[in-house]
Amino acid sequence: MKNGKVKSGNRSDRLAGRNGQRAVPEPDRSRGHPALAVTTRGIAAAEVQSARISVGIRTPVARSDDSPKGDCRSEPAGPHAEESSVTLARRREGRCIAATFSQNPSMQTTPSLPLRRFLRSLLALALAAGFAATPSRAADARPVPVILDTDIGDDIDDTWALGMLLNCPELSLKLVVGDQGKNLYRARLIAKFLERAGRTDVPVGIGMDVNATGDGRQAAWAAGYNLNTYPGRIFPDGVQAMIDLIMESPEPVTLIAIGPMPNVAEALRREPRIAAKARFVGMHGSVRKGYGNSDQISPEYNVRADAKACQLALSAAWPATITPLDTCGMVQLTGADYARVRDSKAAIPVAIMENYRIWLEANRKDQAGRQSSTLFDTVAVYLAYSEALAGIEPLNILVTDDGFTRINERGNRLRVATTWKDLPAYHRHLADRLVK
Ligand SMILES: [Ca+2]
Repeated sequence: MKNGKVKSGNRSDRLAGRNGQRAVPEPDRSRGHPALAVTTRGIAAAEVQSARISVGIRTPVARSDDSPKGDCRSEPAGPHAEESSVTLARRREGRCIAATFSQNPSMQTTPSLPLRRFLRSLLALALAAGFAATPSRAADARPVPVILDTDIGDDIDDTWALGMLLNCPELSLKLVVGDQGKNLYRARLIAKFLERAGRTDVPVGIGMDVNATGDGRQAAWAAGYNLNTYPGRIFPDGVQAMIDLIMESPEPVTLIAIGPMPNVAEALRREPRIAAKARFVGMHGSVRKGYGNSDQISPEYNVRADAKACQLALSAAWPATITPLDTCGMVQLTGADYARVRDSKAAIPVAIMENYRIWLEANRKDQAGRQSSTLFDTVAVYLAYSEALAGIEPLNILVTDDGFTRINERGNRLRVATTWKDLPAYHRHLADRLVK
């Protein structure tokens, strides 16, 4: 463990980043990171309690990848409690929509399915009015506070999605948390990317230390990066940072989840009330199409890798929108759109291309010259601020234990991007955002 910067003394000062410097344990790269496990699980929660995140509006700054996404190595998270009481209060433009549902104590741990569906329907009605959906935010609207929960460092599309998100004036990125283990590896990638983008105002959260440990295919890009040098905030307990940010935000936070979701499930277990204060947008599932636009649906990786976590996240009482493979699986930059990104000298596309070239397998390196891989996760970022180019269906989606997302009346009502109205226009839009 390279713990030279971990000093005795006030932990809040050390970890909350007073004067922009804090010590984050930097263990060696041996698998398992036992020292970190102690740190994140043991001391972080209390310390992050005192580390408040500002939720103000930031100053504007601006597969033909032929394989399923990532590896499936995680184990389901622990038991997931159902929330028993939901209070929703939203104010927008002088309107107040409030609904409080108090349930019979006997139902506190496991409300009946009809009751849950009834509650979800009421919430959906209220939230539909309050959130004003997304499709076309007025140009002068205030940017929406956003948390990105990402398994960056496995498939490369998360890196593209993060770069896109940083260039979206409709969204104000408040926190990025690495999910699905490999937590220090992902935190290094996030921190270095933000630093290269000139966006160290964005805090980095270290995700849960689940079974997926060690590094991934972008390790060479972040090699030697020390989290202790990140000028912004680092939250050792990224889950608690998500909870605190959502609970303390004066306006609803949009949680964009683009990976398996042990962090999100843990956040819901620790603080179920976050569901009443957030909106969820995820890259999850396969509804009528599978990988490669196949007519055969698939247990999509982000669902399959932690189906229990996905079941919890997609049954929470927040308004939820997903882009399954039906839409996100068709996104790939080629031709002039790709060339604009590949040849850009701007910091974000340059950092993306560096990572892309490292990520490509040795026998596919030439692909970096002509096209991207499938950019699944960018669509979740897009749906956080617009739905103009996508066809959205309200569907009841049942997440099965083996990772399928089936249309089934027993499922939860979600807004599902099942079709593209204009995919070429999305490709152009994506390239515009990336090179901005
Ligand atoms: Ca991902």
